Order: sequence, then C-alpha cells, then structure tokens
Amino acid sequence: MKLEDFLKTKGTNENLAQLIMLFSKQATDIKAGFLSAQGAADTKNVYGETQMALDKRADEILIAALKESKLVSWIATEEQPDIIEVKDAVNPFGVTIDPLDGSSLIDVNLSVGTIVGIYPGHVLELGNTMLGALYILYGPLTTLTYTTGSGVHEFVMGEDGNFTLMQENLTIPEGKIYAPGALRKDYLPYHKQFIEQLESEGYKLRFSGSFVADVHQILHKGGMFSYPAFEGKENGKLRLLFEGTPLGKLVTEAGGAVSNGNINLLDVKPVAVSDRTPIYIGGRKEIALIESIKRS
Ligand code: AFP
Repeated sequence: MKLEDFLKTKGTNENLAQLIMLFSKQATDIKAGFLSAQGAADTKNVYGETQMALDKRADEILIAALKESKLVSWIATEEQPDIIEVKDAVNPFGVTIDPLDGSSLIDVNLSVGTIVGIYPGHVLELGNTMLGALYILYGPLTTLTYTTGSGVHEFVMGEDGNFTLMQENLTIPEGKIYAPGALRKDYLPYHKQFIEQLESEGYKLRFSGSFVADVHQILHKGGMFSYPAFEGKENGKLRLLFEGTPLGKLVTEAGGAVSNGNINLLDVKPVAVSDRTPIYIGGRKEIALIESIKRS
C-alpha cells in the first residue's frame, strides 16, 4: 500500500498526513544530490562545524518546500541558527529537522538520514508533546519510518519515488547490539559500568557514525545506542531536538525507551534549539539498566 493511502486508512489527521507526504516527496531531490554534491561546503553551521555540501543542500530543499507549502508555522533545523517563522501558515505546527544526519559518512557511501520531529505548535516544548516523528534513511534502500502516536510504520521508496508499506506496527525486539558513542578513555564511572555489563552479557558492537542508521538497526534488531556525558562534556554530543526527541518518540512508540541517563528524554524541556544531551535509546531493559546504575 502506498504511503498516502496508508495514512488515509489509518485515519491520520489530514494536515499531518499532508506534512508527512511533503517530507516523503523531498527524498528524491535530496538523493539526487548524492552524486553531485559531495565534499565540504565553505560555511559553518551554528555549532561551528564545517557543513558538508549535501547538508546544506538538503536543508535548503526542506526549508523551501515547507515555506512554499505553508504547512507549518515554525521550522527549526540543525543547520540554521534561528527558528524560522512561516507567515500565514495554514497549521500551527512546528518541525525540527536534522536534514542529513551522519553526514561525515557521505564520502564513504554509508547510510545517512533525514530526521524530523513534528510539534503541535512551537518546537521548544517537551518531546512528549510531539504529534509525530519520522526519518528517511538513505541506505541500499531508501526507507521512511514514521509514527503519529499509533504504531511505527516503515515504507520503502520505489523507482517512481513513491513509498510503499514494508512493515506495519514495528516493535523493537530483544537483542544484543550496542552502539556506544564517545571515547572509552573519557567514560564517566557509571557509564563505564553500564558498558562493561553489556559486554559481559555478550552484546556485539555496531557503531557507524550515523545516529539515524544505528538507531534504525536497533529498532529492528534490539539493543541500545548511547552517546553519554563524558569527561569535559556533561551534555554529551547529540542534539536534543534534532536527534534525541524525534528518534526517542519513534523508539518509544515501538515499545522501547529513551533517556538522558536520569529521566525520559521526552520529559526534558529544551532551553534552546542548540541544546545537547546525553542519550541512551533502545530496548526498555537496557534503558532501565543505565538509569538504575546511575541512581545507585
Ligand atoms: P554529523 O551529522 O555531523 O555527521 O554527526 C553525526 C552525529 O551527530 C551522529 O549521527 C553520530 O552518532 C555521532 O555524531 C558520531 O559522533 P562521533 O564522530 O563522535 O563518533
């Protein structure tokens, strides 16, 4: 079944369905740049990182499509310093976008993705208030995985650019994969204990450098991804709004969990779009384990 029909069958709010379709339609354009736009652009983003040309291109494509459609009132992207307000928008929605997560992997042809969080209004709100979230993964297949709060559903892009249902109501299985970010020499004691416990239980290492690809794997195979607080960086590396909450919403809807080590990440109120956070995401068992180790 095509994405558009599936959204209708599920009784998805029409405005929300239109927005999900709009993101799905940008995937072809974003992918078209993969051949031509490799290499670093000469500008830096709000975090001072050099942008890859493709990040910029994906950012421009998504912002232009959203502005033209007027489907959202607020747009926050990882590449923009300020939240964009869309005048005369037809919906009060806000969106957070990581246009191309894992961009350092583009030049070695590994999977990268677009991550989107959808809010009923302004985006500086708790993740728990999100109306939905989605990601588009550009791998051997291009897939779109979304939730609007009633299941997590996955679609695959065909040659015509349309997405067709691959799996309905995805649930995260039990599994023994761990994707541990940060350098081991910088681990804080509670995190070291957590990782060592997983290793003693036979968890296998899978860390690609693309959060969205690693979480996608864990969604399908179980286990957990972490990018913790570490020596000198108490907020870790990943972004709360662009990476943590949208994928946290999806994994939670699939029966998993997300935490900053202390509490559910979806209960954390953002202060600024550039907020970073420690993150633990994956199976409930693993997330409960880190929270209990940290508490003790
Ligand atoms: P980019 O989108 O700038 O490539 O960042 C990727 C990322 O935010 C996340 O997708 C990875 O899990 C993480 O950084 C990798 O970080 P390290 O390079 O420190 O392992």
